[in-house]
Order: sequence, then structure tokens, then C-alpha cells
Amino acid sequence: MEAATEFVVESPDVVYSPETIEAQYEYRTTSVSREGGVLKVHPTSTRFTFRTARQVPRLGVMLVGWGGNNGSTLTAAVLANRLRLSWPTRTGRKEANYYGSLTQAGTVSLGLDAEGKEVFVPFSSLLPMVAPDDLVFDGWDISSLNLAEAMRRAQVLDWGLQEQLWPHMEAMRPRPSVYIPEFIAANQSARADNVIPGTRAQQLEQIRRDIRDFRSSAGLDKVIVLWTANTERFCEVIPGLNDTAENLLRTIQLGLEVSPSTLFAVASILEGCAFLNGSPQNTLVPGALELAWQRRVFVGGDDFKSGQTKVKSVLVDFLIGSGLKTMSIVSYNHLGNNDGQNLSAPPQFRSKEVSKSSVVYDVLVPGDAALYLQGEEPDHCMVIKHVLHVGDSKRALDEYTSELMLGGTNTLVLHNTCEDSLLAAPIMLDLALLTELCQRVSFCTDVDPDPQSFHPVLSLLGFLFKAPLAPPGSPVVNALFRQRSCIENILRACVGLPPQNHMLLEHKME
Ligand code: NAI
Ligand code: DG6
Repeated sequence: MEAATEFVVESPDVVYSPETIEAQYEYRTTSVSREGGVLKVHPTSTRFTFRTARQVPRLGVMLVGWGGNNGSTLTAAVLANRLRLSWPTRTGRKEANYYGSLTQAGTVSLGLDAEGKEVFVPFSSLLPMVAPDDLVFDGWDISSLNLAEAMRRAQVLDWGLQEQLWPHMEAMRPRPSVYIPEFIAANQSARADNVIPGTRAQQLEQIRRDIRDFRSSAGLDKVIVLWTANTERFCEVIPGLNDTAENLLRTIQLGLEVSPSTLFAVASILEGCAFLNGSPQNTLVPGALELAWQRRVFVGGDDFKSGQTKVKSVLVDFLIGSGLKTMSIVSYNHLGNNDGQNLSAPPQFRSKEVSKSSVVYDVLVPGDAALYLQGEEPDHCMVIKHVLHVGDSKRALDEYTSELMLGGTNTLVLHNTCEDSLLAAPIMLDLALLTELCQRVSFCTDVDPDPQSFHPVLSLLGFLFKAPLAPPGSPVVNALFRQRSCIENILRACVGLPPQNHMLLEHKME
């Protein structure tokens, strides 16, 4: 018998109608105050009403950098699953799947059954979500190769799979894109044969027309735009240039400095489409964030958290959480794909270095008082080398050194080899599906009865990003399982289920 994946919550607090799921939810947390050297902790409770629209839309995803390794691999993965493809390899026949996707390959526990065993369902059945096989893709690339040729250039997929996908991808052609040479490495110039001419203002208008054209020609209800193009150098945040929405829009009209990724972000926001940044650069400058806030459009970023950094956000949490004093983290990697080539230029490497380094900051904070002196922090070093021969198969080596009690030393060394794009593609999928789901959720509270949506800076997506963006004043969370719990518990709240607390008190009684 196949395991059940559908469930209903039987509770007076949860009402299912054909259009919505409405759940009453008690959010219990604490607030802390300091009085005369004493910390006072106050338990608080807020009553939320969550409403989730059940009708899933026909969703289009536009990838900026569609013809790159990630873009072509994600497109191929969805087609391979939709077509139920299988292909021979030297270790046997493989079938298409969505391994690596939280929503498609992850599970959540609903609770204990009569025998005291936990009952799990797929993450994707928590709330109605778009099925990945139904996604429609389009996008832009400064390289004109069609998606079949791009898949061959990427050298990620087995040949037997490529051959079957070829006729389905041959007709997919990236739209011309914005190429501003100084933002990416000079070694990328040979790729740029598919560019939008004109002024920045004309380029912005062309991107907006592309989004509208895709929406209407593919008969879509919604479009989400995802940047998976080359890593750009950071752009300077300058008062008067890009610090407010008004200044940023004026900058574009005047043709002053704006990065291609920021142009795409602005175009998406103006079209009411969520924009997600899968690369490390500061695309979402303050002016773009303000525009997203004004238009109530979701934005998320930065930089997919796929491999080495994902492990780091678990390991450092484990080390500090165990009370071990981590003193150095050294992360080296080499890879041979086009991403690695672009990152071999110092300004682009610097963007990646910043996002790969930022991941430990909040994990170190809780340990601060007990482990580190004021201002003390571990050495953290990052190296990336381009080695053509290994292609997309990235090698990552890490060394973590921590002080043990009474002068001991603990050195952990990791070696990780994997196809980088096969880690990134399922993350891109989750980003699109979760963002779309969040667009269908609204809520009100007992103190504020006006319905509202999540904050436009969609920090719930933090699990999927190396340097998660959060609303102003909101703590940034990098620890991986705190991030996963955040998504899971918010989705549980939307169906009136309590947060997963792992107490299992039922099993701790006589
Ligand atoms: P890639 O180099 O294979 O693909 C990038 C594509 O973007 C290329 O086809 C290039 O022609 C295109 N491009 C460059 N500038 C463009 C522009 N202005 N407009 C449209 N297209 C443009 O790189 P890959 O491996 O697909 O990675 C994409 C991005 O994702 C990189 O920034 C990388 O750092 C980031 N990333 C990748 C991860 C992974 O595990 N593969 C994880 C985290 C981030
Ligand atoms: C070299 O580090 C290339 C990068 O694009 C990374 O492969 C990518 O950002 C994934 O990084 P990580 O640290 O999550 O494996």
C-alpha cells in the first residue's frame, strides 16, 4: 500500500473551504527586558488568523542566465521529471527525480500514531503548492546558445539523458540580455553575443516587455524572476544614486551606474513579479528594497546556499552549540565551470568571499559570552581556484580548528566532491515554489485585524541562501536547522498545527 500524502487537520481552529484554508493560531514567544542588571523574560501570546488560497496558479519562472549551468540544468531536470525519463549509466539505469529539493524530497512529521510511531508526509503536501513538473520556463542570457546547446556546454548531465532531452530543449532560446562588461569578469566577453541595445531606460523597458510577453504568450497567472547569471562585482551604495526608490529610478533614466542585476530586479518589481537573487552581489540595493516595499512585491536573496556553505552552517552551529571554541575555518575550493572562471577575477571573487564568510556571524553570537572575549572571533579564510579539467564537479576542502577544554585541539577536515549545478537546481525550484506559496498566504492578528502579507523581504527563504536578506531590524539567521524549522513551523501554523518541538513528552512519561 502506498503511503498517504494527503491529510486534514480536524480542529475547530481550522476551516477548509473550496477557496481557502483558514487557521487560528496562537503564537507563543517571549520578550526580554533588562532591569537593574537582571534580565526579565515575559512570555507573550498573539492570536493569528492565517488564510491560504488553495488554488495553485499556472506559474512561469524567468531565469536571468538561463543558458548557464544552473539554468540549463534546472530546465532539464523539470523536463526529465515531466517526461518520466530514465537513462543508462555505468552503474545502472537512473530515473528522473528531485533529490536535493526541500519541498519535493523532504518530509515533515505530523505526529505519533496509535503505536507511538511518527507519521511523515512529503513537505510539499503541507499546503497546496505548484507541482514542479507544471512550471513553465523562459529567460534571458547574454549568450545566444539554445537550451539544448547550453546543456551540452554545461557538461553536467549524462549523455543518455542529454540525447533524450535535446529535441525538447532545442527550441528554447534565451532572450537578449543587458551586458555591462565592467560588472562581470573580462573573461566572459566572448559569450556576450545576445544583448539588448540602447540606454538603461530602454533596456529596463525591454525587460518589462519580455516579462509581459512571456506572461501572455504562455497563458500564465504569475511570473517569478530568478537571477542565476554570473556573479557581479559589488556596486557602491551612494546617496542620491541608489539609496532610495526615487533615486534609483532616476539613475536608470539618466543612464548613471546601475548593475544589470539591479535593472532586472527593478523591472520585475515594476511588473509585480517576485525577484530572487541567486548570486552574491548586492543587487538589492536600498533603493530596490524600498521599491519592493512600496509595491508590496517579494524579493529574496542572496546567493544559493548549496554545498560547502550549507555544511558550514551546520558544522559551526554544532561546534559552538556544543561549547567548543572554534578558532579557525579555512575553506578552499576548485571548480572548472564558467562560474569558476568568472570568479577567478578579483572583484567577482570578492563578492563570493563576502557571502561565503557571512554565514557564521549569527551562529557565533550565542556563544559569544561564554566562549569569546569582546571582539574576538575565529580566523575565516576562503580560497576559490579555477581548474578547467574538473568542470562542474566542484571540490571543496574545509578545515575547522577548535579549542577543547584544558588546552586540547580538535581539527575537523572535510572533502566534498559534487556537481555544483545539481545542488543548485533543486534550490532554485524550492525558491520559486515557496515564494509562490507565500504570495497566497495572508494573515491578521488580534491586535491588527487588517489582513496583511509577509514582509516584502521574504526572510522565510533563508534556508536557501548563503547571505539571507532580512527586513530592517530583523535578526539574520544562518544556522541551517533553525532556518528549516522556520519554514516548516510557519507552514504548519497555516494549517493550525503547533510548531515542531521534538519534546516527545508522550514517550517520557511512566
Ligand atoms: P554559469 O556561468 O554557467 O551561468 C551564468 C550564465 O549567466 C551564463 O550563461 C552567462 O552567459 C549568463 N550571464 C552573464 N551575465 C548575464 C546577464 N547580465 N544577463 C543574462 N545572462 C547573463 O554559472 P552557474 O554555474 O550557472 O551559476 C550561476 C550563478 O549562480 C553564479 O553567479 C554562481 O556564483 C551562483 N551560484 C551557483 C551555485 C551552484 O552551486 N552552482 C551556488 C550558489 C550560487
Ligand atoms: C566556488 O565556490 C563557486 C561558487 O559559485 C560556489 O560553488 C557556490 O557559491 C556554492 O557555494 P557553496 O559554498 O554553497 O558550496
